Amino acid sequence: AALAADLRQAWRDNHLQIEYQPQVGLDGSMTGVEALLRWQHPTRGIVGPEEFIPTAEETSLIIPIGHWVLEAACAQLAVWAQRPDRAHLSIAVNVSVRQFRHPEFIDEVVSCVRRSGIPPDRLKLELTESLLADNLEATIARMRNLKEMGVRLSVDDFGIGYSSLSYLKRLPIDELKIDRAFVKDILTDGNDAAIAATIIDLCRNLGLEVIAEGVETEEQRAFLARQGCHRYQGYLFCRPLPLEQLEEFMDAKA
Ligand code: G
Ligand code: G
Ligand code: MN
Ligand code: NA
Repeated sequence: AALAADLRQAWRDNHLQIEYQPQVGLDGSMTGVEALLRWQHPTRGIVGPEEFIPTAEETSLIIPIGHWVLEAACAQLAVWAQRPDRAHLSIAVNVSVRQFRHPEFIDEVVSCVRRSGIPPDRLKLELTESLLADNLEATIARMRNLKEMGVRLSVDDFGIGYSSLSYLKRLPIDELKIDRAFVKDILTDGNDAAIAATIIDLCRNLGLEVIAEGVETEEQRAFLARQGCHRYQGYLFCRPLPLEQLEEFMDAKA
């Protein structure tokens, strides 16, 4: 309850921030970023989303907060669309189950994309497997609405939740994201390596893109590359950064 009150206050006081973590291709060039929430707590310092997203969901604060992240992402994409060296970048936005199921969610995405004038395929929505646990038909219908608009869909944390392979081929998705739990010990744990390789094969066979998160070493990256995964996110390339530092990072690479 204390956390809920604190979070409500933080939302009012603009203490939530968005950081952006680069996603890169085989040659190391950036393909986009993932938007990640941070809470600048007055006494506790930076509080990570794992600690406060569950509370945001329980209190419904995730609805306005999530809407704000979506607006910020579209506004940033509109800025980048004006710059030849940034126009190709995508922004991935995490969407929680509660937000996805909110009656106004689809309309919000439509109006955000239209108002910002961005190419819709620059916006990527990261959905979690737990969405698939129930109401599957309604979930697929909503996903189709989003796809028709041209927005891209990714399944986050793939492999740790409810996904069943039989669902997967019915989902109108573009990408699977290999959870960092499998990447962490990919070089030493044969099971993790096998799971990652299987996800990569699955993507190849289903015509899906695949990206690995939590890539921290060149050895992990090389292993994933040998298996056929050509997009990566992780500390090896860049930590999540506030916008200003992200722009500096991009300028330094260019
Ligand atoms: O940045 P960090 O690894 O601590 O993020 C942990 C998790 O918090 C992410 O995997 C993501 O699922 C969740 N998260 C981060 N930002 C957002 C957001 O804007 N909305 C939602 N719903 N979840 C987020
Ligand atoms: O949406 P999701 O929870 O998957 O977001 C990715 C999370 O992983 C973010 O909280 C981000 O801060 C974190 N993260 C990003 N890169 C790395 C990494 O290389 N190693 C670890 N341990 N965490 C990472
Ligand atoms: Mn994510
Ligand atoms: Na993830």
